[in-house]
Amino acid sequence: MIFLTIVAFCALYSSVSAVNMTAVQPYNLTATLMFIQEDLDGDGVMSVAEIDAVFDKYDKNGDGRESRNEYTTMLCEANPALYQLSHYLYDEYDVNGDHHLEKLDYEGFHAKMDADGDGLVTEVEFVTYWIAMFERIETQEAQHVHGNSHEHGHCPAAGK
Ligand SMILES: *[C@@H]1O[C@H](CO)[C@@H](O)[C@H](O)[C@H]1NC(C)=O
Ligand SMILES: *[C@@H]1O[C@H](CO)[C@@H](O)[C@H](O)[C@H]1NC(C)=O
Ligand SMILES: [Ca+2]
Ligand SMILES: [Ca+2]
Ligand SMILES: [Ca+2]
Repeated sequence: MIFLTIVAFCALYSSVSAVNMTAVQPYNLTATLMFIQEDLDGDGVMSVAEIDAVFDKYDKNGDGRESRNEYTTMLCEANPALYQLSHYLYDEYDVNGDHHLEKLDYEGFHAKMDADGDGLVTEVEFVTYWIAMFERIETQEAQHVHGNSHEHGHCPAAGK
């Protein structure tokens, strides 16, 4: 009985928790495209105002917060293959770890990407940070350290 429970758990676990990293490979290309999109004025650096703008774009109802559900659903609508990964990204952006995303978190995330601390994130700083982060998520996923604490499941936007 215990054995069967474990088998059932593992089957469930592996089928629902797999993060599809191929959806964001090659990491350097994905990161570069993200940077180009988020560097709104195209001057080659991401300012705090520009990461604030990313937040505003996703904060659809303008209440200053993005819930886990809002965030993961949004990424899912962009690409269903990103759904599981979006849970990891939510935690990466949630810099103060209170399980909500606010502008403060995005600004904290900007500071983490700003390796030389000059207040601006260059393309190199951005791409370097994201590649390392994707590689770290890939490793965590392989070791299952992030585990089943999340509602890993199918993309709700896909209606499945
Ligand atoms: C992973 O994502 C890629 C690219 O979006 C997609 O082509 C592929 O089918 C996905 N694989 C799985 C197992 O969902
Ligand atoms: C990504 O890395 C590969 C291998 O190092 C390289 O050939 C490619 O030009 C890089 N792409 C970008 C967009 O930096
Ligand atoms: Ca800019
Ligand atoms: Ca937070
Ligand atoms: Ca910098």
